[in-house]
Amino acid sequence: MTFADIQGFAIDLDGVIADTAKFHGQAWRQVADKVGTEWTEELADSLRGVSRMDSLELILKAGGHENDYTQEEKEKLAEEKNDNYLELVKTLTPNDILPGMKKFLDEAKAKGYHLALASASKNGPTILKYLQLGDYFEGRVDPAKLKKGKPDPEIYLQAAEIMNLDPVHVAGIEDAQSGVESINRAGEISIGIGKNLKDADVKFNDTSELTLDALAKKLG
Ligand code: B16
Ligand code: MG
Repeated sequence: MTFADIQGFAIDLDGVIADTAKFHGQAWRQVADKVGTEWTEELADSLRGVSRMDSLELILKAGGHENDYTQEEKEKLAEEKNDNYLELVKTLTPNDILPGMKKFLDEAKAKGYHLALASASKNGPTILKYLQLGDYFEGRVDPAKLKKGKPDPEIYLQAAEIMNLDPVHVAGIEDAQSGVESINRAGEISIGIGKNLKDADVKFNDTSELTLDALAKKLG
């Protein structure tokens, strides 16, 4: 695969467009404290890109509490987390778009690349509104309609469909290992942002390094 193959970008939200991972972390930590699971950096990291209910299961399991709650109680815990999260993200403004991402989106749009949002977050539209990026994408995968979350390829395959592109012409941008796996299994080019993304086709340390030129240099 080369840079010339790319006709569209499927872009993750949390951790790529804005650093909302810290707010997800803060909100989940309150739940972890409540159920008695020790909060560690590894646990926080493992929740990146993972759906709300799957994240709750991981937190319960990490503390050995996977059989301690009924489905109804779990839904209540997840709802509490989401209320905490929505309170925290109220502070977001366009200044919270991660370094270089606005420029990247503008450049990609100006050069005629297709753009779709491939976020597992049901709060995607709310976050984009706070960041004033609501109109940037030609479409977004609705995570509520997915049968399986990341690392299943479904979300990135649907993003390609939204852009009307064959997956081989799509590059996915991700900050999470589960997301990189999802892109790879969809047969797309994976661009990893940050640490611990060994399976990404192309890696950048942070979003400030991501430009079309830098991508062309790395992919050839
Ligand atoms: P919500 P992404 C993911 O978004 C987050 O990384 C993950 O931490 C979160 O649990 C998931 O969305 C679901 O979010 O509870 O808001 O529906 O990275 O795929 O943009
Ligand atoms: Mg992410």
